[in-house]
Amino acid sequence: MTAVTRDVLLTCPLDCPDACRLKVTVGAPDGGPQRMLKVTGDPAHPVTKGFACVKTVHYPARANHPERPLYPLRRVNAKTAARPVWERVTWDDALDDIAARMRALLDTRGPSSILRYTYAGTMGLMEGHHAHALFRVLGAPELDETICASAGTAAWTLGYGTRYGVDPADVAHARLIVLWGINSLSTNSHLTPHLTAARKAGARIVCVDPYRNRTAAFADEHLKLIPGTDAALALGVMHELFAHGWTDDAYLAHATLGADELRAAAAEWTPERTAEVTGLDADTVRAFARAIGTTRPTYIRVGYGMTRHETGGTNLRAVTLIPALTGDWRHRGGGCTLSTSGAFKLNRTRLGAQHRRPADVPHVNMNELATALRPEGGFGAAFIYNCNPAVVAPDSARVRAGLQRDDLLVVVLEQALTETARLADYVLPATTFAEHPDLYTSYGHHYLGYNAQAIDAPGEARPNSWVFQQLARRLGVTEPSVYWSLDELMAELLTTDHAHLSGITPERLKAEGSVKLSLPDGFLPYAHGAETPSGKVQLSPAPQYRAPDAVLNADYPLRLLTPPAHHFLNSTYGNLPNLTRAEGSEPHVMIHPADAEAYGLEDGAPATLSSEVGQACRRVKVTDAVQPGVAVLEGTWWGLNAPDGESINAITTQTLTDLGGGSTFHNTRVRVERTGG
Ligand SMILES: Nc1nc2c(c(=O)[nH]1)N[C@H]1C(S)=C(S)[C@@H](COP(=O)(O)OP(=O)(O)OC[C@H]3O[C@@H](n4cnc5c(=O)[nH]c(N)nc54)[C@H](O)[C@@H]3O)O[C@H]1N2
Ligand SMILES: Nc1nc2c(c(=O)[nH]1)N[C@H]1C(S)=C(S)[C@@H](COP(=O)(O)OP(=O)(O)OC[C@H]3O[C@@H](n4cnc5c(=O)[nH]c(N)nc54)[C@H](O)[C@@H]3O)O[C@H]1N2
Ligand code: SF4
Ligand SMILES: [Mo]
Repeated sequence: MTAVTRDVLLTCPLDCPDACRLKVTVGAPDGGPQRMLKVTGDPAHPVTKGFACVKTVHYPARANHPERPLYPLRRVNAKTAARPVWERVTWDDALDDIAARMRALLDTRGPSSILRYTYAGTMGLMEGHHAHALFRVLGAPELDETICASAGTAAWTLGYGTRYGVDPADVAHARLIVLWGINSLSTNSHLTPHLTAARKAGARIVCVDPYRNRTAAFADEHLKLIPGTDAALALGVMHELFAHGWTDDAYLAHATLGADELRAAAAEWTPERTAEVTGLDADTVRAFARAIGTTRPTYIRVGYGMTRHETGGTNLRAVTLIPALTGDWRHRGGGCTLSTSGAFKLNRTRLGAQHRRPADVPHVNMNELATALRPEGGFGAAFIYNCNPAVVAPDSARVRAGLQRDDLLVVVLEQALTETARLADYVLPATTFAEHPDLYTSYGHHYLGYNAQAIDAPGEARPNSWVFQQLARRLGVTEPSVYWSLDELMAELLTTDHAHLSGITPERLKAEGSVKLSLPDGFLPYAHGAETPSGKVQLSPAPQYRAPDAVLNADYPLRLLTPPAHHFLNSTYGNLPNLTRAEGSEPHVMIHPADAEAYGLEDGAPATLSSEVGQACRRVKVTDAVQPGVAVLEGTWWGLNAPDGESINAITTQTLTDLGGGSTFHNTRVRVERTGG
């Protein structure tokens, strides 16, 4: 008798630092096609440690969702109609028509009329990154992928060059841990066992965040600073480090440039001045700086929270330079992590046909999609995959209006009938991570993950790469890399002499599944300098604190933060009843009791949130988890779950960060009023 189910090991494809190795049970116990039945963590994996997060244990429900698109669908009614009406079409019909319309656009208006809009729905090198190849070869505008990490990346690069991080297994050596602008218990949950191990060994854990999230509740101390003031707090810490002689002067001398300039910039940031700007009290600032100054190793885990502000790049740069002053980079478990992704030294020269990208190609900043989709933006077709911009992009009501234009061909490759897919002219059914092979890096650890295809695709779902290869054939594209298989891509990516990849071959990846980079034991990436042009950690130009242009005022007296929800992964999982229920059934806006009283808001009652760009209606939760002047709404929920059907991004703006052209989702200033009041 053959077993009806079996377990396979697969890397989680989602945009999450943990890149877990999952034990996935697949099979056909009821005699139908094979499907995904159960997800847990691989007990043997050193980072995953046998558990999947509360979200991904529900992946089978999304893979087998009754509304999952399984056949190509063509829209037959107007995109402005309240409900989409589809007809099922064959792949050939869909691809022939789409290719013909692309050909007509290319011939009449040129490649700048074709928009690719994508992000990290899958982190796979094949179905995520290499899938862009067709668009690069056609000469379509380059999408600057700025919605998440670009401000942080730009800031880190200025100081350190390549993004290296501390190996999570080394975190247990730290004696002070600062979780700064990261809700790690929700967003990096496989760090938690290492935090707990460090704590058992005597470490103290401090969380720096404008509201009491899960991580703040877990920490030993919570510094509830005013949003956007991290550069001031970091400079205040530096003031004390210099004033008390807590700097590692040998490290400053041999591994950094610009220490004198930074010392001068920090000089004015007395604990009192720091307190005034950050809203903390001066003694708290002093004690925090003393802890950092006198505890080796100190480990700082920064998230992207502090970067999602107008001065987000500078905020992150200021914080991440602290370990260069203390010399923590020389101590195992000390230093800072934004991302570990720089350690994956793959040969990316032809990944996504980078080598075919024309030098003068126009760029589209993905945070400015609402603007790009106006008729004067010049686009005649938009290809959206691995992304749900109708929900996640800033100024999303205008994004939706753009997608609804009847002169714009909208093609959405999707696993779920998202609100973006609902605005498509064509929905093309996409495979999930169990249904296509792929290779994954990580931004929270140092393992490469290989996934073989575990089960057949349901219905007529196809990988992104298959769809673009089919279109490429119809368009007569001859660039070979567009047609690569995963095996060919892997061979290319691993063609490198870099020491981090020594001994790592496609054969070994296939045999072992999860393979750690060949890093030296006790990897201390910045112990002697950095990968900047000078080879040193660059402390100059010294970061300066600046107040936002979007100051709070009588019209917009509250700062709204919209950080991730515990039970969703961005908008992924937002269509699963189990998880929306666990998250409170509908999105709530948290308001401090003092603000509730000032603005006449009642717990549980609906309120209207207004910003410069739009409005959204949400139920209020009155709580002192937030501070006066700050409102928090967790999660990019599907608009469908909200009282007004709008995404919260209907009220966020396209404002960009000071560095990297990044998103400013936590910078939104709002007015909150009782609905109908
Ligand atoms: N459960 C879950 N996990 C996820 C995700 C998810 O949606 N849900 N998303 C994934 C993705 S794509 C990403 S990018 C990461 C993001 O994960 P994080 O980096 O943890 O998320 P952020 O939005 O950056 O928000 C982190 C914290 O920053 C705080 N914050 C906001 N403004 C400031 C500020 O000015 N200063 C400081 N110090 N803190 C501030 C917020 O209140 C929040 O608690 O998580 C990944 N993991
Ligand atoms: N207000 C506010 N907005 C935010 C944020 C915030 O904190 N606040 N966070 C921002 C951040 S950090 C990020 S990273 C973005 C994330 O935004 P997105 O990248 O849009 O992430 P998701 O919302 O998870 O949507 C990913 C989509 O990709 C699809 N998908 C997954 N795998 C595949 C595949 O193999 N093929 C195809 N064709 N589709 C696939 C999934 O079904 C899902 O619908 O959102 C940003 N938006
Ligand atoms: S979403 Fe993150 S924590 Fe959850 S299983 Fe995937 S990689 Fe692991
Ligand atoms: Mo992100």
